[in-house]
Amino acid sequence: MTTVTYTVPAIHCGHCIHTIEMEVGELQGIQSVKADQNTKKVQITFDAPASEEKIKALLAEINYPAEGLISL
Ligand SMILES: [Cu+2]
Repeated sequence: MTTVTYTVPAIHCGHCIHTIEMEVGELQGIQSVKADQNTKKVQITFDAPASEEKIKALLAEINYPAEGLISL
């Protein structure tokens, strides 16, 4: 199990939080997704077949590109 935290500057309201948590949560292997409106950070815990590459690709696809990785 891996936990990563990304900064997602495009987060601006509760709808963004909902969209990110729902979309990322649908990826196979995702254990939890927690997005924070105030800090604009998204913490994701996952197992294979999910990967950082797939998560970042999805976030970019739904217009919430991850701009930084904060390890644990
Ligand atoms: Cu929003």
